[in-house]
Amino acid sequence: MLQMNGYAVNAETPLELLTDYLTPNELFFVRSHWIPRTPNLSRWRLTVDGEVKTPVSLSLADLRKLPVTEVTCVLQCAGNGRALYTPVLPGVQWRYGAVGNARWRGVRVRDVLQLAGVKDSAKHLHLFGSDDPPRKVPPFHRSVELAKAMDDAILAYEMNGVKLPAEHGAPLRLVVPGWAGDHWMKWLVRLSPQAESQRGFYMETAYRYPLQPGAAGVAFKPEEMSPVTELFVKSNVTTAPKKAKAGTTYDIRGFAFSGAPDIAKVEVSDDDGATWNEAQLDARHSPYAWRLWSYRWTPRAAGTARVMVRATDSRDRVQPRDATWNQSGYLYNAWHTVDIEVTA
Ligand SMILES: Nc1nc2c(c(=O)[nH]1)N[C@H]1C(S)=C(S)[C@@H](COP(=O)(O)O)O[C@H]1N2
Ligand SMILES: [Mo]
Repeated sequence: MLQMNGYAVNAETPLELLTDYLTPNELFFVRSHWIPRTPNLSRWRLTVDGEVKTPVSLSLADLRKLPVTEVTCVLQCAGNGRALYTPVLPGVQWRYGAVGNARWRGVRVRDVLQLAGVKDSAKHLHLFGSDDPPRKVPPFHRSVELAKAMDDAILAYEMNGVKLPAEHGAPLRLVVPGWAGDHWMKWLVRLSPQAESQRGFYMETAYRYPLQPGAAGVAFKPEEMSPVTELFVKSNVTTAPKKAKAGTTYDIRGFAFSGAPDIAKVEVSDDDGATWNEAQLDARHSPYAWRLWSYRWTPRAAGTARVMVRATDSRDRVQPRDATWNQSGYLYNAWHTVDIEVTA
């Protein structure tokens, strides 16, 4: 893992290791704002309160009695790729690896909220984890639109077939398919449906993205931005030769994903985007999971070949050549390019 800083643990996966359909838990990136508190499992409870008919307090055993559900989907930090923006931006300097694809198992948010009976007045689901910020800094308190949470969000207690690891939010975290990682609250202890969205730094200042593109380096005003929700269509190259011989064929591989349920195609260009050739998509897919792809590439002539990749999702959104600069460095999804030295 590539550790990003020493305060809490922030570590990304080296891109060349992101070759599995399911990212192994030991390789899965970690992004924690504050120091997690390891909960005492015998005393741990999930409280559901707020705009509900009957507040409830549930143990893990209670949750395990509810119908089990499973989703395989991508978790990507909104700031993945921040380091690739110019002008440079403050914040964790994520490059490519604050992303992974995992199988999440648990219970539907909908089923849990039904136990408490959500009132019609509720529009936002306030989320609280047990991690504690140091003095005087804002806690990582968030909310997610209730409609999305009721539609397909789950409370996961397992990740890739094993108990949810501590650094990924044990014993329980939120999984919000297709939406950026800031919604995926770890170390959950409380869910609270409310009429208004949550306030505070992590709602009003952080995790906002421009409504319209602007000039690189010019900060957007709060009213020109809205909360980050769905991921943008994106693909990366994980595997490519560093050196190649003209006329010889090589395998280039990678992954592609989007905030739309599926990837329609992945294309590769080695002439600066003038012409594109379709890559082969791996058979494995699931709504909001990533799609592995591979491409048989044959360099024509000696020199530096610049290979670039772009994905198109099931809603016809095409990955752009450039990403929209924004002062927080969110949702970077420009074409990924790799340079390969070709000899005759
Ligand atoms: N309680 C809590 N939940 C959290 C965070 C946090 O700091 N505290 N970070 C969020 C962010 S910004 C991301 S990208 C994901 C990262 O999840 P991971 O560490 O399992 O990869 O968790 C989210 N959930
Ligand atoms: Mo994040």
